Amino acid sequence: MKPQWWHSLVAYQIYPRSFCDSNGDGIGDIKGIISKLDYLKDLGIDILWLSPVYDSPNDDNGYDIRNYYTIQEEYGTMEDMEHLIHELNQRNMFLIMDIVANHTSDEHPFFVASRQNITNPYRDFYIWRKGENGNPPSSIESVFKGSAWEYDTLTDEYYLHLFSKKQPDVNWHNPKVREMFYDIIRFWIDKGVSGFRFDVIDLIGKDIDSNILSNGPLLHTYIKEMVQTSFQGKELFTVGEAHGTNVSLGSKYSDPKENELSMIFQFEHVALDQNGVDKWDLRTPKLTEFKTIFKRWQEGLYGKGWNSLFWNNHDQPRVISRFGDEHNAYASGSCLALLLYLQHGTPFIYQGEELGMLGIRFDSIEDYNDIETHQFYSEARSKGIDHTAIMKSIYAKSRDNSRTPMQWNTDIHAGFTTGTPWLPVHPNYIHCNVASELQKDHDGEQTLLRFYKELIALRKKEPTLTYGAYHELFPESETLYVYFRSIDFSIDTLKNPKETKIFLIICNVSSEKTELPILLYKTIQGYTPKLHNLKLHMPKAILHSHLEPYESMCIQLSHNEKEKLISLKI
Ligand code: TEU
Ligand code: CA
Repeated sequence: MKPQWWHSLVAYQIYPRSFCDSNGDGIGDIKGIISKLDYLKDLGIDILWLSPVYDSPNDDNGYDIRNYYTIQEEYGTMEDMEHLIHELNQRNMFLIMDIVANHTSDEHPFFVASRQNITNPYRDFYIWRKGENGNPPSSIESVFKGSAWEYDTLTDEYYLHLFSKKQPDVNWHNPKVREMFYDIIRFWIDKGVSGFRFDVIDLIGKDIDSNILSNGPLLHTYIKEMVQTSFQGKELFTVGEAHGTNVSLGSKYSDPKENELSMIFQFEHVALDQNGVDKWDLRTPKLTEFKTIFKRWQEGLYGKGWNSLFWNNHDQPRVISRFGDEHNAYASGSCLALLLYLQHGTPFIYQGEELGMLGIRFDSIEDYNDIETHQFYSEARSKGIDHTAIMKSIYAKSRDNSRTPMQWNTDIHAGFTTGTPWLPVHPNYIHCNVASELQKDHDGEQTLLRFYKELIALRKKEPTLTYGAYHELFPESETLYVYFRSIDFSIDTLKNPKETKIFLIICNVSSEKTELPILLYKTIQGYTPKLHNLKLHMPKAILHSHLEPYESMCIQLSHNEKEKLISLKI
């Protein structure tokens, strides 16, 4: 794999509304972000992804964009943005912006024009169809529940909105629409950003009349055209959000030869706690299901494309509450981080994850902000489902779980704001916050923040952790997650002997003490791990053949141990 400037870097997602409020209006802002750049640099972060900060009526908290060329007032000004980019440059950090190419706000001037009459030059910027005998044109549903078609009395036609009705879908088959997005991309490249995260990119090639939403026939043609027309030959860092995808598409998107994107976000592993297609329908996943998915992606993209690695984002519930153990937050949080972020790909850490922030439970539906949560609640109520049952799903899956304010210190509202926060702070901020983690670290106690720093530093120091192939061991175990990374010289172009190391990752992904297979124990006995989440309470070298709940480590072995490890595979 030809090295790229971003291959060994680590990304961090900021949800600006919830990160840091600089002026006491209860809403996070750009100045607030700037004030925390040293914190992020110290954590080891290189690339910042900002969820949208453009002008928006905020029906979907900024994913409904009215104007890409101005900054939402509550977040600051274009000067603040320029200042942020400057401050990032000073620290050798990079910014990527969110591009929501599937839709705009219904208050975008082009949609306002599009609605006026059917001969309007902007009519075909959006997707309008006639109804069928007073019914919507088809039965397509919005991701946020209900019909994806909204009737508009002005012209007696329906427009498509795969998300909220204030997010009309644009028509990518219209070259003028594509040009509109290419202009936006050029504008932001000229401002100095280093790349983009493309919202629901798999939907832009949709063919609505054939009921094809994801992966439409022209999707990759459009992505290639976008890259060629708007990237100006620059090597950008780009990631496309693709819910409906698979390994072979993932490899196509991210294969450098295809000239499309650096990587995509795939969602198979975070869909494991849902039954079928409905995210609110809960189930409990098994460890082997995660392993099967990760292995498929790790092996499928190796030497061809590139993976993204994430547990959290602004749509996903907090990982410790979801797949770990809230009562053992440090150990389970560090275990989950270790098992994923030492795989092949680019880690994306979501704000607060490095503190072990947990999911939220509000008593009343009124306390929730997220539009998806509200629409699910009303729909479920109208079907007669009782409040308690609905709230169970909301506690597990609401997007507000990850949107409560970042926890900075023990001041009121966790130091996020001096005013009233737009969404309440998680009550656990008293012990779970940046200042307390730093203090504990200073006092020699183990903290998740320290663990994330060590994990990131190790990853960045060792090329094997960037380029090495993934070899899974003991795939059938429901408690142990074991794999090793080593460079496969037949596939990889790296030929530096310094890089011939092997890293073995062993995680007990369970709340029970677990015995190691004897041959594995014999291989690692006496080694001192490079990274070990319970090291403060254990002897330095490995002297026990069992692991404590969620105990996890990364061990560096010499290259000639590879055969031994491979023999453990059987
Ligand atoms: O998300 C795409 C998407 O499909 C999500 O709505 C996802 O299925 C759901 O949130 C899971 O709970 C992107 C953005 O990340 C999301 O915040 C936006 O609401 C959505 O697109 C529309 O722009
Ligand atoms: Ca503010």
